[in-house]
Amino acid sequence: MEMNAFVHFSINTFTDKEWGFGDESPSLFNPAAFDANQWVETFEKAGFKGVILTCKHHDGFCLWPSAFSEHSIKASPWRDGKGDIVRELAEACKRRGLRFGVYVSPWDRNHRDYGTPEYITYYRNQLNELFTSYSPLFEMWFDGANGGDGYYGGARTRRSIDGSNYYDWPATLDIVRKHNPDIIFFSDAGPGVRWVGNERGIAGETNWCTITPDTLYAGKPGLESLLNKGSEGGTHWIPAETDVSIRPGWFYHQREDSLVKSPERLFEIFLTSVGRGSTLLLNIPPDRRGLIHENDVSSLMGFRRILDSTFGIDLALETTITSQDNRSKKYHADNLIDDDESTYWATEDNVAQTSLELAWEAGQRISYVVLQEYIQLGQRIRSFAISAWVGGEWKEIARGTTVGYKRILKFDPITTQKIRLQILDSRACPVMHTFSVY
Ligand code: FUL
Repeated sequence: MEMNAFVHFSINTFTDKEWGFGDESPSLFNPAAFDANQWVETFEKAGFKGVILTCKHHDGFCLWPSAFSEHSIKASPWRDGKGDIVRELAEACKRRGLRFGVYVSPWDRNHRDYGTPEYITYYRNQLNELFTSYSPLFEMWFDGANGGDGYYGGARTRRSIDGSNYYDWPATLDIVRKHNPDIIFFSDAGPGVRWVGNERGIAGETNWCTITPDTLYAGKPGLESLLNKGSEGGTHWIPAETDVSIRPGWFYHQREDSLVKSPERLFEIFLTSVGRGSTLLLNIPPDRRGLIHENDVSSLMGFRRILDSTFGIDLALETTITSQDNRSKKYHADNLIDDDESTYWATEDNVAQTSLELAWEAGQRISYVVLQEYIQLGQRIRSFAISAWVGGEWKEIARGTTVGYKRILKFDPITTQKIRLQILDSRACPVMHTFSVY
């Protein structure tokens, strides 16, 4: 899917906070011009394939009329308490062919039972409710922030929980999987996708989709770097998802209207996330009107224009390709430049080093190479180098480690008639479906 939109929208939008305490009055929630179509139209035009909404953030306020809580939009003046943000967004996504997912904070600073087994029942009831009423859902976000002070039904105390046992995640996951066996769970450790280890939009330059979940629970230092890079030979396939906000905060604050990331900055983030084999989950927080603010819309459209002008025409489609190793006619290197992701190039088994050349009839000015492994057969490449033919010799223009789903290499523009990809090391014979040049 490459790019999904993250939507932080809740009572915090109206209190100007990032983390509500849990004692906010639902009467504050009133997005008078709320328009889910405006959100989804913006996301679609920007190129997002899915949307994940904070149905409940840490303050406990529910954006849907939950049967299990009074702390919800039912108690707000918005549409006389009869509205349902989750439903409207889910339906707007369906109409435009985007997939819809939910963020339901496990930490709940409003709920009186938080910290006891009763709260786990409440949390699971809400998941059952969401998965029954708003399916199909494609991803479920388990936020890691946990415990601490809060309103807790008026107790106004500090509650800490034992993060590794309190929620009994395996049982919760089973409940959710009964509704949707294909659901992708996000958390630090997956099991669907893992946190990339920072909120700056940067996946590891070396980024393995595999990791060994057990190594993540030990509370060892260096956890973030491990999440950022994954582990070669890790036991589970848990790709990194890069969550980052278009603004400094996750929620909308008027004072940040001038701090919306520029199209150029979003493009850089694209290169360090999608361009390093990770999904980009870009947060775009709607404002108090219930709309995506004009500044965010304009940045997103500018970002789209950069993507289209940069990656609009694949110059590799006009080349001839030669490979030192072709496994067979079926797996010929021509498959790399046929604009078809289902056909791929492979070498004989036991080949860990090989090279490919692309040649044009006339010189081309180029500044990007895009490589894609056929990850249905695993992630294999450990290191590679790219060279251009200039002045009668090969000049190295880029070098990298992992490729995975997608690797984008940016280099200083260079005019050349020939470029070469050298695979320097691979865990098994390389298997790639795309070699593009822009
Ligand atoms: C964090 C939360 O505490 C933030 O408020 C935000 O939701 C971010 C995506 O995850 O853990």
